[in-house]
Amino acid sequence: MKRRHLMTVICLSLALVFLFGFHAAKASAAKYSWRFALEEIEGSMQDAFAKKFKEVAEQKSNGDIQVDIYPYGQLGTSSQITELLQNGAVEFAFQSPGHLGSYIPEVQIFSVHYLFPSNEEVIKKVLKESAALYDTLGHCYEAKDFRLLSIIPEGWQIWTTNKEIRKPDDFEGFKMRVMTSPLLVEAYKAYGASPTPMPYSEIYSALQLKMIDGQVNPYFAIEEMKFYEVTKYMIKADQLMFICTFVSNNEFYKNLPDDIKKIVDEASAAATDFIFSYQDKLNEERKGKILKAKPSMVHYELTPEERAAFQEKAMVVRDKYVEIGGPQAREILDSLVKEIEKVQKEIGS
Ligand code: 6CS
Repeated sequence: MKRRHLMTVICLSLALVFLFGFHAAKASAAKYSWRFALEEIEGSMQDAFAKKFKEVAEQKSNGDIQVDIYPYGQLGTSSQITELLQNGAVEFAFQSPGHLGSYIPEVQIFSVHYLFPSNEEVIKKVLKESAALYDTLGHCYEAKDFRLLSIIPEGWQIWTTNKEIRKPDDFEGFKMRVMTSPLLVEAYKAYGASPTPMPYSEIYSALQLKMIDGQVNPYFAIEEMKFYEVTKYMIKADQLMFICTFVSNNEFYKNLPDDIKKIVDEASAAATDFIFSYQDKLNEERKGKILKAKPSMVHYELTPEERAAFQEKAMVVRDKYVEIGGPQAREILDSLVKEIEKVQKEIGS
């Protein structure tokens, strides 16, 4: 094991011993004491979901359940949280598909640009009802010891850059930070960019040091992580909704008594419903906050014609998904495309 990696493991283990000792002492009154790890900081979308989940689970169990929330920074990067969840060191976590692709290749369906339409009503209905996602993709989670409990939209991913991007050619030589799933590299290569995968916590300084020329995240994250301080443009291209998965350790979930499992499912459904209506509000609020804090920030929405040029380039990434997205990729892609078309017809969009 490399020295740097060994030090990371030792530091993380010490932090865990400290946190879990504290957690055990606090939890003595509750029958079920659970840890919920976030990939985002306090005040974020994931934090809002976790607070609602905690409130409903604790209230419905009359105090038998206690949920402790660990915001980003306490338990490591997204990939480190994946390992903690997989070995049962935490019971619940958010797992961004953008980071989970090396564990569950099929989850990279959420990294295929322009697969979902711009109509948010369609996206929400598909995310709530999709058999391709909850059944087929859900089984892929189970094969890796995870239980997929819910899928939530966190907002459109906005290109936050130091160069104006209006057409694919503008991405020539552009170093774009992406999350660590391999398909995201393909997504930006398709536009001609130089994708640079790195953890969330490293983006700000990478922008400041000009190691990257831009990053991509929803407004709420751009505001709370202060990415706008070190960029000039926010560009909305509707290429991808940030979609996140709420997950538990599968053995842990399967071994819960039925009444407790029911509470988990109900708390998850309540938190999901809450986020479905809160998402737009938080993002709009944060967008306003950014533009107020930095009036020189340029906000631009691509026209339908400009968007079409990116859409065309993105089509090859569907084939790439089938190639690197694991054995279920073809089935998930084909079923999801049909489900989206069906919902579009139902809604009349
Ligand atoms: O860009 C990222 O890596 C992160 N962005 C958000 C909004 N949530 C978690 C994820 O790790």
